[in-house]
Amino acid sequence: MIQIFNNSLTYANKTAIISDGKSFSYADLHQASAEFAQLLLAETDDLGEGRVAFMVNPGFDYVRVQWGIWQAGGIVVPLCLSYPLPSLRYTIENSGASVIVVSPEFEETLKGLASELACRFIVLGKNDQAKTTKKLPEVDDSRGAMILYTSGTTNLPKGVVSTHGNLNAQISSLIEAWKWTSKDSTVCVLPLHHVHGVVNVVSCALWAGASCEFLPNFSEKAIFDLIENAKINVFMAVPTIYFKLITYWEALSEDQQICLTQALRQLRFMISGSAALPVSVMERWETISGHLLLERYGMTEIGMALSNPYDGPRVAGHVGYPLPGVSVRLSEEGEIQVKGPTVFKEYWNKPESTAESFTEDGWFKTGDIAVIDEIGGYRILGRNSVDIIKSGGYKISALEIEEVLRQYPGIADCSVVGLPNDEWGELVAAAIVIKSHVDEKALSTWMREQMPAYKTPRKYAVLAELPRNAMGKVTKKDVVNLIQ
Ligand code: MLC
Ligand code: AMP
Repeated sequence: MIQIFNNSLTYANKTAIISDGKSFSYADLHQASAEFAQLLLAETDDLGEGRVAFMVNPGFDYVRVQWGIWQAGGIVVPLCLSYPLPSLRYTIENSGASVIVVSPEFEETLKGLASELACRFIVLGKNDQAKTTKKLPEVDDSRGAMILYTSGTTNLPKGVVSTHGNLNAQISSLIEAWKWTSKDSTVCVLPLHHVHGVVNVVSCALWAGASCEFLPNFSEKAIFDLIENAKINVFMAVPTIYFKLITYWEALSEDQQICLTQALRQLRFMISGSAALPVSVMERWETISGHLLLERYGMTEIGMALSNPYDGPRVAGHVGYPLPGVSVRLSEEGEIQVKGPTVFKEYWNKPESTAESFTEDGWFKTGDIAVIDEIGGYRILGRNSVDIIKSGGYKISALEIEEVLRQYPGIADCSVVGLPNDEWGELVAAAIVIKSHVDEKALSTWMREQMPAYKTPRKYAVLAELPRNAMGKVTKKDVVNLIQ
């Protein structure tokens, strides 16, 4: 990530980040992150790919911690702010983090765990003063930079290790394709433990010398206020967010609508990704904003792979063409496979899963099925696993939820599926077979203590038995039909 730090010197006096009502320049960011690196280097000269887990609110603090870890030679492991303790424990233990960094409000949440796991515990604003001024280590491109946890076809999330070289390639590809410059300004409304927010929004903006504003939570009003006041010219989000913006806009008075529509037209461009963009949303958004959303396709393991053109025609229902530096092909079964410097190094501590996810000739198997249409662009048809659900742009493993549900007293068996839904893409739903009475409200409350809200089922249906095929395997398509 040397380039991103060098760029921050080039743009020293420009605004890099706006958060918590304050503006921070690139010089501020450069200095604060180097100081944070010194703090991490108190007892060593190089973290040597040691994992640092951090639960830090979106904003200047998040980036100074992230950059500080990189400069000290460590691997960043961003934690989801809405995770309950069991999910946090899993991520911290699985990544083998030896340091945990928290915003003050998460001190109580993680204090006990840090002590139990003998992790160094840094609370921002409390014990984060650096005492050394060491030479920062040389960190070459082959070293691990980031572990993001992603749900897959195994029951527990896997850590995706991206190197500095991978991140450089992912960011520079998007800078070129989407023509980012230091004149741009954007807002990050996405969570910062996934590639969409971390790479596409924040890292691209800061690599380009643009400015990035952070909102503490998702809020339609706050986004529209920024647009109305001409504070941003680039916007990226998942389809659910565009759905929510449309609903909000439609409830405004006619005067307010006209005013916002005019302001929206001033943006340079708007992007949708992380899940299929319904054509209805794309069309409605075009009438409201004047923007034909640029849809692109990506994945935690590969960053972004396909994108509709910035200048050329954008086609509804299509995800476009390979991005610069990314090689894409379709297997005989229609699976999208990807190769190139953007492709991740490995699943953390899972050599078998890593090996299984590549073809013999080194292409990453995405599990997404597509066709190439008459104009040469890709159109996604679906996934080759029924156990992966996309809800609100989050990838969710049905197996992970089933595993947790089975631990609940009274549940004999279960099957978790995604129900098609206009707003969320898919809604998580569970069919349960019970051996004794199960109170749905109590079950729902218990589930929310075990996993983040976005993974918990929104609908339960009690079935006498689960539909199965001749081999005894649950047929999830039938489950969907039975509980819809
Ligand atoms: C939340 N809610 C849901 C839900 N998530 N309901 C149904 N399905 C879901 N998936 C409910 C909550 O329980 C709550 O209800 C209410 O909605 C508000 O919850 P919230 O957490 O406050 O939601 P909100 O802040 O409105 O979040 C919506 C959102 C969020 C769209 C902003 O889901 C989001 O940030 N999604 C983006 C995820 C992302 O970044 N994915 C990219 C992954 S990377 P109640 O009843 O509890 O009050 C990737 C690669 C690539 O995919 O290509 O980019
Ligand atoms: P994640 O593992 O969270 O990074 O999610 C990656 C997955 O999101 C991909 O494998 C796709 O299934 C899905 N995805 C991302 N972008 C799109 C898109 N534009 N259209 C359809 N699916 C998408």
